[in-house]
Amino acid sequence: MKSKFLKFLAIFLSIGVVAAACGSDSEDAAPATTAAPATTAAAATTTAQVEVVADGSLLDVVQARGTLNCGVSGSAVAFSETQADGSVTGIDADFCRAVAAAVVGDAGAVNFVALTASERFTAVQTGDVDVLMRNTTWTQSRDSSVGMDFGPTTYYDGQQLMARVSDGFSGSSSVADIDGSIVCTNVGTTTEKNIAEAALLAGAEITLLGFETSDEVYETFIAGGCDITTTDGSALVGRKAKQQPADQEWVIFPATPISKEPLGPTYGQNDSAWADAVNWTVYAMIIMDEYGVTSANVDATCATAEAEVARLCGGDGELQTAMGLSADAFHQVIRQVGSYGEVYDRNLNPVGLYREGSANAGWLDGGLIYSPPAR
Ligand SMILES: N[C@@H](CCC(=O)N[C@@H](CS)C(=O)NCC(=O)O)C(=O)O
Repeated sequence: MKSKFLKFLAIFLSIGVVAAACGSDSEDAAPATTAAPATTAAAATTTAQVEVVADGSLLDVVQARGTLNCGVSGSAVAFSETQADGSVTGIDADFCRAVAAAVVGDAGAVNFVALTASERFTAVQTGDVDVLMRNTTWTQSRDSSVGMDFGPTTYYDGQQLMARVSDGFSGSSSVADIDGSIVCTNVGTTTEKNIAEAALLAGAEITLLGFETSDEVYETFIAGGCDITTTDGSALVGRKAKQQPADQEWVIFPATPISKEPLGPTYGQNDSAWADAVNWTVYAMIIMDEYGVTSANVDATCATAEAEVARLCGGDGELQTAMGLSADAFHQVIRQVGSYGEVYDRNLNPVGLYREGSANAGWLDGGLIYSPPAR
């Protein structure tokens, strides 16, 4: 215990940690005390079966409400951005719509709740949101002590840094090169922990400024209040595309990210029926993408589909009804929102993020996007 404490103290002494406009890091919040939903054995048919949709699942609650409360960032470029008219765009927003299409049959039935990083897990624990689609990294602590469960990774990310070329940084700069720098990031994130650890390991002394929102981070960075900004690489790419002033040139480094940041849906732990509904919405989007099924051709495809595609369409051998969804739940997801590739390309290509050659390519193309079989 003592040596752990000393090590922790050493990190704080060697790195000036200054929290500006911080909220609490809700990763330290106590886990929600959610009772595991009761599972009862269904009347025996030929083989013993477990009742798939247990009483007390959030699935029933969302269906009765008719609207999905979906936690997003609201200011994460290309992931979830609240527009002037109140609508929310981005790949995370589309995953909210996809779950709404699957669960209540209407992609428009989403109440978007904008949350800062430090607010997000409490919002799940208090029931303010049913699911987070908020560039949230799957980590061991969040999956255990924080009381969350995680769905399939929808975007494989990694943390990088961004600095001004005029300060001597380039694409081949490393963490060791940031010695003496002021580094800005968001509180309540994996980001602040990763950079503190990486700087310590690289022997770089930094002053870490933590902000509640990303807008504050970039305002400060642009004004010269910090030398470096650091977060998920996708966010740096998005902010550079949108906000780099004409008189500044920003560069992202190192080429190999300093961390793994698998981003995906996050919800309260121990609710299997709800987890299945969210997870299989994403899986259906991935599988349909593998077969080249899109919102444009799904109706025609489903009319004549066989085997796995037919099952996902709601035809022969479909498995959605037993999950507490309508048979055509995933047909609606593809028709109203699109396949994985469609939502990726639509939202992320415009800021310069492409699947090809990245971890977010399908497994058949050398990437990590992969789904278990729908059977
Ligand atoms: N993936 C990391 C970082 C997530 C995060 O909050 N990132 C910031 C920077 S991209 C953000 O989303 N800001 C948007 C906002 O201010 O709403 C995590 O799960 O902790």
